[in-house]
Amino acid sequence: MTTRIRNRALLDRRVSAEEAAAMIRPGDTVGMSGFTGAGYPKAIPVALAKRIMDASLRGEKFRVGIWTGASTAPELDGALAMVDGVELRLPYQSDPTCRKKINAGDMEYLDIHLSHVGAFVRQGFLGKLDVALVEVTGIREDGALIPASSIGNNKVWLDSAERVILEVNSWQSESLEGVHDVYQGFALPPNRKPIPLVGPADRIGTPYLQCPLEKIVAIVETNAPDRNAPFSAPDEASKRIAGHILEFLGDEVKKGRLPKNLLPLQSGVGNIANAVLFGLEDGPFTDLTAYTEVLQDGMLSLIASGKLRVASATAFSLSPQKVEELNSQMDRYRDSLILRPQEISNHPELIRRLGCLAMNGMIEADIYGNVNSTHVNGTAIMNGIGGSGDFARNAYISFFMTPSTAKKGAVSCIVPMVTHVDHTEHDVHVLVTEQGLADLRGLSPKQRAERVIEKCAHPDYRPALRDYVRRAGTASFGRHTPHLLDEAFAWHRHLLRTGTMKGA
Ligand code: 0RQ
Repeated sequence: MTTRIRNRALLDRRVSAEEAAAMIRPGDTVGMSGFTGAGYPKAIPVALAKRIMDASLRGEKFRVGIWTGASTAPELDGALAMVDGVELRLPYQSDPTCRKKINAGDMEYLDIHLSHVGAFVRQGFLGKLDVALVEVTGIREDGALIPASSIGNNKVWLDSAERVILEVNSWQSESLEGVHDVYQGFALPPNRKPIPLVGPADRIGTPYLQCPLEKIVAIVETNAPDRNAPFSAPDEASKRIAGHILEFLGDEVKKGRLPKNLLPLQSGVGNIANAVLFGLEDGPFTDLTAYTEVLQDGMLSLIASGKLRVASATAFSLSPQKVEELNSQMDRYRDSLILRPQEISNHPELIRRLGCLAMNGMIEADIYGNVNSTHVNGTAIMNGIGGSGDFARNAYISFFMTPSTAKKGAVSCIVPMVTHVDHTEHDVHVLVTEQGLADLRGLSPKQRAERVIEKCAHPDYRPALRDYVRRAGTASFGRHTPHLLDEAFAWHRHLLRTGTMKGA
């Protein structure tokens, strides 16, 4: 293997994954790279999990704190959760084993806004970071680090950790060099300065991550792919949701409330988000831009077809076919792609300044427009809030999307009261299901309830929702946002008892 480590002084720090894992001590907090299955370390977490398992067989307690950019992959979250090796995990995760451990009460999980993580670490709110474990594409002669397929919180980890371990992954395409833009001007209050970014295409930093060479204690060379989930074609409900959004955007343009090329798009994770992007492919909009966290297949297709001029994100989240296309045709894409630290991709000030159109998934919404993105029945975590809060609160228009029912119709995703609130009624402008789109801007709570029920709820659940609102509205007081407190969670209670919300 030809080495990607071009700095000669660092060559003798090459070790095996097992030797590097041995440098991580029980109780350490480790800041790992990785965002939506891209650019996470692939060898050392597995070796660490083995070490933890061996310790546990000897009856020794060995757990670490794991901080990342966002979700990673089975080789990281899965492997460490499986051996009960994680004391506390933050922020967004989507690993099934991790989820199980968190919901069983065996692992602490801190679900914070993605834009807050870096700030909290720099401000010292989360305590000491012992180790940064970061995957990179290569190391230049001058020691600068060429980032991989995500940046996430890597700059924060490298700036803040006591010791640094790198994985240099030769699977990552060398053509990624130059795609990144790492802003160097972070400061703590009261010394913060305005961030000089006024458009999604602006470059305000350098293409490399920097780290004092003396902090690098180990380097492991790997050649392993990112977890790239194959992309499934949009289903009927997703296509209908996409259709409602595209029609709405067209109307907003006609009314002069959006420019012809829209405003920078933010698109969340999952099939619905991808369906909207594919819908844009056939739509009338051109010269589009994206200012988002993750770059999915749909975004690359829009760039290829000339509809999307530039996409700024912090990570790729692509199918294996699209990764191959990207890496083999980087010259075609290079000028249209920028990967930034998540402190910038998710920065509230920038999102508000650019006027993003934020489109995110949800678990349930209530009749007044409050949104639950994270907790099934208010208690069991699904993934986490991720960046949805950064975007929803600050967007020009904030959309939340879901099929109107889940679990083959047994669950209504429009309920009297959400069992957990991630996005309050104040941050939710438009709700969309396959049934229709509810534009909630300018509506009072009672008006919102009517629109949400008539436009978004599944017809099977509309009569019960209308009945709830009617009876709540007859109370002698509290008619601003009418609720029946004895019944607000009756649908969820019925679901827990019987497996369906029907007949609640
Ligand atoms: O569970 O797979 O076991 O059947 O939730 O639901 O419909 O596949 O939708 O994959 O788009 O995820 C909110 C979780 C939606 C996601 C959420 C069950 C359903 C299924 C998934 P099964 P779908 P999606 C940028 C933005 C927060 C973070 C975010 C999310 C599973 O969009 O994590 O937006 N968002 N980040 O059956 C019980 C309900 C349900 C329900 C769905 N009402 N009750 N179960 N499900 N509705 C990216 C980052 O921040 C990194």
